[in-house]
Amino acid sequence: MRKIIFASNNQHKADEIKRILGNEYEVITLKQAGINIDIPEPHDTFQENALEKSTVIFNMTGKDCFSEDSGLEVEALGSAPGVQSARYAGSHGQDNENMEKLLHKMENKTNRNAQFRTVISLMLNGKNYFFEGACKGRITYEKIGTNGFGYDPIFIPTGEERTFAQFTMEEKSKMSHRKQAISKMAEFLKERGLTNEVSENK
Ligand code: ITT
Repeated sequence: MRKIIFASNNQHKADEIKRILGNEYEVITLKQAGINIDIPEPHDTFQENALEKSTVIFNMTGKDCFSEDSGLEVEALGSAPGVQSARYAGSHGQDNENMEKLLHKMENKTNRNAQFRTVISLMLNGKNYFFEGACKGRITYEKIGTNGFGYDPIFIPTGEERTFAQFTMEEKSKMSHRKQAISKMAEFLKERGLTNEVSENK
């Protein structure tokens, strides 16, 4: 199985990505690679933050890797929380507090349009390639469902009546922003015949 490092500390992302990639790749998390660092995400765009993460890990390991920067953009809030999604309520990764803050800000808003976006930065032989994905939907008035992570309980994808937190991981992995971007990356690797280089460079 071909191995590639995923430059992320978010296990939920890794689980979804493993589900999307299937058996073709063995995704190695930072934890599995024995790397214990918080990679800074100081920039204003998903692209720059994703590039920062993959560059840090490539410089540390010299190995092929990819990272992912993602977030929720809400139309009525001027695309917030965007790159701040993981730390919207203050400290990093407090999903409940983040959702409470967002629902509070949306209390009087009738425009509930939102989208999840992701940008992947793939570092292959020291060269960067970006892959993007987006999933449009709407923000609920309350949290519904317990699956998934992040803002899943308050996001209903377009054409659906359930939140992502009511989807199984398999269902979410067929239509999410992450699915789109990861599929593009997998296609790129396949088309270029570069998959073996990834596997040899472990
Ligand atoms: P790494 O940087 O280590 O990969 P992170 O959680 O810090 O992990 P980001 O900076 O990219 O990742 O923040 C992404 C945040 O956006 C994430 O913590 C969620 O709050 C939100 N998010 C992204 N994708 C999501 C999804 O599929 N479902 C729900 N929320 C999501």
